[in-house]
Amino acid sequence: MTPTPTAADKFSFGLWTVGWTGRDQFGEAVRADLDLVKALNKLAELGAYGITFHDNDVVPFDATPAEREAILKTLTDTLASTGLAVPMVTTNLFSHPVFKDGGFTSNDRSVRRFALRKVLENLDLAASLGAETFVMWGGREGSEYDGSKDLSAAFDRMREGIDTTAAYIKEQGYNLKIAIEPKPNEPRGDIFLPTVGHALAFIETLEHKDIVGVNPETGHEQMAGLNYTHGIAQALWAGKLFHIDLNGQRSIKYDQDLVFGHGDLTSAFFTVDLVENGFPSGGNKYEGPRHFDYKPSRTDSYAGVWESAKANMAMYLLLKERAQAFRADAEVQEALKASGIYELAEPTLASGETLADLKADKTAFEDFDANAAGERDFAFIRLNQLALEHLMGARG
Ligand code: GLT
Ligand code: MN
Ligand code: MN
Repeated sequence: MTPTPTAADKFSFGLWTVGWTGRDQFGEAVRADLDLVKALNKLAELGAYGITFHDNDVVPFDATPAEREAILKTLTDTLASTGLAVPMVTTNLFSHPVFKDGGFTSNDRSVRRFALRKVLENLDLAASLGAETFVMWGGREGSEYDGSKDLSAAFDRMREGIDTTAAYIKEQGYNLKIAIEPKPNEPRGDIFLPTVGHALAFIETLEHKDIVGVNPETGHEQMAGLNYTHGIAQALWAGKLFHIDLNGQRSIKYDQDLVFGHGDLTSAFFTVDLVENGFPSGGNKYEGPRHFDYKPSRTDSYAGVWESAKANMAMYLLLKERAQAFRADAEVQEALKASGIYELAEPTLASGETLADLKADKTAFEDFDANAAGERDFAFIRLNQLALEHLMGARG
């Protein structure tokens, strides 16, 4: 049986996901434009609790102020009638030709000033809708040719753009945090801040780093051959996991944006295990929305689009059931102990132990039997087999 999602599950969808009409580099749109009201009604009916969007997913780039007002009235009316929340808003700094060399890091200063103004306008909208997270995906911030950028200046401008945005949030008293979304490449040949690790290191250089974190996307880390669960784990540990973009990716290639779990299913299991159950010995826990950022394949019609929206939530809930059963299984608990999982939480030095104490402890070195310790069986294969048996529904 597939569990039915409810608002309590905190599932949210980008409007650009179900609204993607299938236009790609090689082909035309395969689906008609999706009406905003219809999208919201359908997502609410399927059990989502929230929607997210770029400014231009809702208000066209060239809309007049009157048109903008009318569209935003439709949006707020439909949010009220459906009960949907807007937990996150983001800005499109990548579609219009003006952003072809980026927004915050375009070589053209007038473009950078325009990008900054576009972001500030959108922050006002985000705050007015009660959003708590402001995602910044710098898809066009990057290059194809290493000689086309002064890279040091580019990082300065990126820092300037994000710090200025953060300063505005504080000045206005908005309840918003910025979440940088890393991606290694596509649409640029190389994108700045390509991975969670790059973004975390960059954030430490910011004046307003207290309100800046990350929004890692499953497929983006996997495009770089990296482990998504490790990425969100490090962000959590650093207190910087402000938002997540869940989807699926099958190996190192172009950004597939598949349904969550339709890529690397084992990795998806451990992602859900971490998000739902937390670290085995405690630590920071992610409490934000379970946000899907995927693209319904262009082979499918609108019936398939709604099936794919349901599939994301079903995959998550099924994995949640299995991850909970995994942790609750007495055999698994024993296996976790045998593998030393809980031992890792014990500090290597005893409390109050000095370096001199450590050097004086002969059992730690002179008398330590490294050969015997080298023979320990960590039994990680057995532990992983138990996880996979739970994942496959073979155990309770
Ligand atoms: C774009 C990208 C996504 C980002 C969105 C936020 S836009 O579709 O592929 O990964 O999350 O700007
Ligand atoms: Mn994303
Ligand atoms: Mn993606």
